[in-house]
Amino acid sequence: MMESNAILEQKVVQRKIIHIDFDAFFASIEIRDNPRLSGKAVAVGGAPDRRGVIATCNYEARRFGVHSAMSSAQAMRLCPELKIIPPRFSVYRAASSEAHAIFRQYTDLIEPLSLDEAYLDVTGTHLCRGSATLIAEEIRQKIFQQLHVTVSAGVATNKFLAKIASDWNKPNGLFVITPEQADDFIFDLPVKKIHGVGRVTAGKLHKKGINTCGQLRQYSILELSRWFGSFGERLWELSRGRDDREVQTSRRRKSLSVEHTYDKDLAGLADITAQVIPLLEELQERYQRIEKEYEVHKHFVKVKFADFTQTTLEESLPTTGESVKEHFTQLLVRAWERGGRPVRLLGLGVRLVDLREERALEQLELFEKKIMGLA
Ligand code: DCP
Ligand code: CA
Ligand code: CA
Repeated sequence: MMESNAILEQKVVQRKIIHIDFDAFFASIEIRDNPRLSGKAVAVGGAPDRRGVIATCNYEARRFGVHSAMSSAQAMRLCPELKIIPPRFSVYRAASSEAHAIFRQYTDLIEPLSLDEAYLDVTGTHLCRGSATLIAEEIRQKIFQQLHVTVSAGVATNKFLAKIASDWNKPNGLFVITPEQADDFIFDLPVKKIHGVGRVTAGKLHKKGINTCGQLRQYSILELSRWFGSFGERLWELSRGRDDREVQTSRRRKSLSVEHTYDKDLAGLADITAQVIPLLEELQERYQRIEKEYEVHKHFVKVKFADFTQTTLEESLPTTGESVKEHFTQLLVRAWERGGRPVRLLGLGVRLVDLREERALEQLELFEKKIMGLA
């Protein structure tokens, strides 16, 4: 009962979300580290004569029509004086983590979207009198003072609006959408500003005479679902400024375990090994739910004796053809032998490798190769 009330209350509280995005990220960092580039049209990317691609460019270069993902050769044709600098990912990674250290002075609820972008939930923060606007301004100042590059920030009551807001006054800008302004703001918002509305969807909408979120609101959820499937429902919500997605922190799982405290102490080895199968079944059931995202790299066990002393033991996966069950059994026996007394609790667990993180790293490497024209 208590719990469901708490959940209800949480829903009523209006969130304060900040979205932060570095301006011309890779290019700004390169210009910072080489002041001779400042004032010039600068891009980061691969060499034009090696089929390289532009990763990004500064605002000076954008005036010539240069943009991300364009071939470097094309960029040079548009802007012959363009300076193309090869990327230095480790420097961008370091800048990103310095910015995160500043974010953490205000909240632990941080969701990185990429190296240069993050959502912050500052609903529970009392710093700056709890004003998300003041917090965003302070963060922008601190980043400029410490990193010598600029970021833009958006402040709103949800992720959808905060992200649009950070783009509104770019570069080096802040834009706040207060709860009172939100409705009018969205009413006039072009549909193509909605994340997920690409050229195809925008084209379909325009054909029906729908250009703004206000116009989108004239259609029922059923009509929109018929046209766009499940995204139609999402469009119906977003055109009303509704978005209840939580800021998801990147703190990912490192292990998974199950344990059981027994009504009657387990007297000896036979009693203990008899528990391996039920514990393992439960562990495997829970692992199945996340196995797409994680891989097991170690097994561990926990034994708590009747006198409340406890011991744990962990080991890499067996390479000797031992089954998972045999390995856990063997670990339990060895852990138990350390005390050799009756047991009140047993636990089995696995240490995990985060496949999502691994894939993100692989992607970054592929990205790097693409820019350099190597892939
Ligand atoms: N990036 C890339 N290739 C792309 C898009 C982006 O390598 N096709 C890299 C370079 C960018 C960084 O990601 O610096 C961040 O991307 P953004 O889309 O946020 O663009 P910028 O930060 O460069 O510019 P701004 O946010 O000011 O528009
Ligand atoms: Ca950016
Ligand atoms: Ca970005």
